[in-house]
Amino acid sequence: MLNKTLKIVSILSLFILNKQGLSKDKDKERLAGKSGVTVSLSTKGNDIAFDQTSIQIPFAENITLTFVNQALKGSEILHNVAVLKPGSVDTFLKALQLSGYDLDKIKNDPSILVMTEALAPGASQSVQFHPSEPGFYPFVCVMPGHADMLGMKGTLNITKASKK
Ligand SMILES: [Cu+2]
Repeated sequence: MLNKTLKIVSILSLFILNKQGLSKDKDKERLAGKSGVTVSLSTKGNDIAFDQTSIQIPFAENITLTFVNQALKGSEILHNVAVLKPGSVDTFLKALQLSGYDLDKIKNDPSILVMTEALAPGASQSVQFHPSEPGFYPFVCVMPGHADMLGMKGTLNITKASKK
């Protein structure tokens, strides 16, 4: 049952991902309404990397981030994503190393705005967060070595919403 649900969520996420890939600025503006903004992020096959390292979206009070671990099923490579407060990536990565990459210990770190669970290959999760203002919000994978040694990180550039 859970597997089936995960599968459906994965398929839906892929659909959103494809749609997002084709979307132009106008679509992004449309999404900036009261319903909030959605962002899709995934990994690059079995690489320890996100598919995007720089993402620009308009500001909204509610941002929904859907993350898909695209690693091949047999690979057993776990990934997750944590969105951090602007300017906090170095402090956070140090705290992460000190925690021994322990998700339970790090999950209450003040730098984290939102974080997914550790996701198995093929799994996805949508999370919501509420940025207080436009800015450059770092995102990282907290699996051991992924962000700090292998560079699995990026930046979400939340711009002022268009007034049009
Ligand atoms: Cu990772």
